[in-house]
Amino acid sequence: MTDPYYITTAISYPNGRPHIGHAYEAIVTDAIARYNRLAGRDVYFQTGTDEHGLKMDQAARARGIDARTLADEMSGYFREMADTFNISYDRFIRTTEAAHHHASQTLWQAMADAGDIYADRYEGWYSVRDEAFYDEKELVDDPNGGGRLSPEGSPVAWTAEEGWFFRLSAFQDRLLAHFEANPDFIQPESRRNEVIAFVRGGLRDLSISRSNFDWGVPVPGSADQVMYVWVDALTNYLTGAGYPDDQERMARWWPADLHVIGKDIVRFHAVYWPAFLMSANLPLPAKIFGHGHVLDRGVKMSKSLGNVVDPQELAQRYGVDPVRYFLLREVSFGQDGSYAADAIVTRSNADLANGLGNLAQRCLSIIAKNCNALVPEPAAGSEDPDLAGQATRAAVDAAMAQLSPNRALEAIWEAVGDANRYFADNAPWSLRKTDPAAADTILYYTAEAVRRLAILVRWAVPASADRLLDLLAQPAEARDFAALGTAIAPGTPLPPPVGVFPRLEDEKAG
Ligand code: ME8
Repeated sequence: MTDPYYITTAISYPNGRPHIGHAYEAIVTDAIARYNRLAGRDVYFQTGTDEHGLKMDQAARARGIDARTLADEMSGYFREMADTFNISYDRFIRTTEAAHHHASQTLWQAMADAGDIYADRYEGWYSVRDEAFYDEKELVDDPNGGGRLSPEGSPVAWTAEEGWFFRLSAFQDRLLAHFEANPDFIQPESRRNEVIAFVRGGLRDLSISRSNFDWGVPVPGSADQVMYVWVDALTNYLTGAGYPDDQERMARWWPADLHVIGKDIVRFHAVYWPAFLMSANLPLPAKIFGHGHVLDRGVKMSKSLGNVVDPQELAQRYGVDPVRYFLLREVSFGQDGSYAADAIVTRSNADLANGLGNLAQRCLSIIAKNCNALVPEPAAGSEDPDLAGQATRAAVDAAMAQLSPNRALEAIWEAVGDANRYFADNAPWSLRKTDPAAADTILYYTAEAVRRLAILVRWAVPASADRLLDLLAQPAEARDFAALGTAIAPGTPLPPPVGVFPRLEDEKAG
């Protein structure tokens, strides 16, 4: 495969267990990764945990354990969440790995060699929760009268210490020139505009080391200093690409094609990260997408649902694919979304159980009963209704090129609607009695539509799509987009049909 595609999620702080926002980011990034694999690209997908810094240190202290123990325990939950939701990562990176320390120190050294790191005294506002420095002018008043807060609404503390600085101010013009020359570098547009305004407002040099705690990557040549957590965190993307020692991997995977991150950390990715890379003379990633936040409004309104905010519990209660489908379909990628238990149930029942599931079930059970469980033969010269055909594929590609999984799914479900109408209008179950050849034709084209739909939707609901393709006796190598053009063979023996998408109950009522 000649077309490499390197995609990443943010790496999460394992200072607590994962929540629905982490699951959302993993699912949407996985969907894009899987889509690209289905389209024939050689995908490398990295996710993981960001284990250093003051936030981890403090969370561990609060529990009376050391940061490493906390990281080991919580990182396990993030990995488990990724596995539960069928996240097809190629590497789950932990920033405490030796290879990552080596990469971070090498990048630091490259920035130092370029003359972009110098010693100075830092004084300013720091938010541990955000792991971020802020200017006085960025702070906001606490609406509850608790003093000054970060723009993310987190407490800030005045910090003063000696340490190392990165000459961020020197990169202002180069960053602006890069944004100008690469209009797609930061998406969506609203985030791009925020970043440009921030950089135009002037950049101050960045404090990049800390001496008042030691839970971090040691600064090369400065035994009493550890790196500011964002320096090493961002470097994870390079570590995954084999930096600095594996030239072959670097040549294949760097620069990354897409960093998927949340809107709260766009500044780190769109300003600090490219400046570090420019300093070290490394190419910049092609694109940074800042998605919105998923709010648990529905849950808050419904006390009876208790703690379903835990992604594991959501998966257990509703099933992995209904949750994946819901988040991909209901949240416009780039905007905030909210989730509610009854909305997951409604969406899943309408689109998965009644839409695609019912189509497959009705068609395949008639084939099992009336056609000896063999894919029937369409009548010679019959007209192909071209259900879920080229036009649907083109609509899916266009939506995914815009990183819009919700619109891609809309296009697929238009085709599900067409196929259901075709089947219902032609009523093969009654047509059988008068014109069995015509009924076979309808059944054939419907089965073929189910096959195409299952392939087209495999990036969104992989396990369910694979069960549909099992029911159609499709081999593993005939399940990607290249297989869309080769119709199912008449005479293929099919296994007994079973329901793939169960109907969900709204437990709130019970
Ligand atoms: O920011 N909805 O880690 P993190 C959607 N370690 N996404 C959300 C969300 C929500 N409610 N809450 C958080 C960090 N996220 C750093 C990243 S990358 C080099 C270092 C997203 O655990 C958030 O925007 O706080 C981020 O992209 C990811 O989850 C991890 O957040």
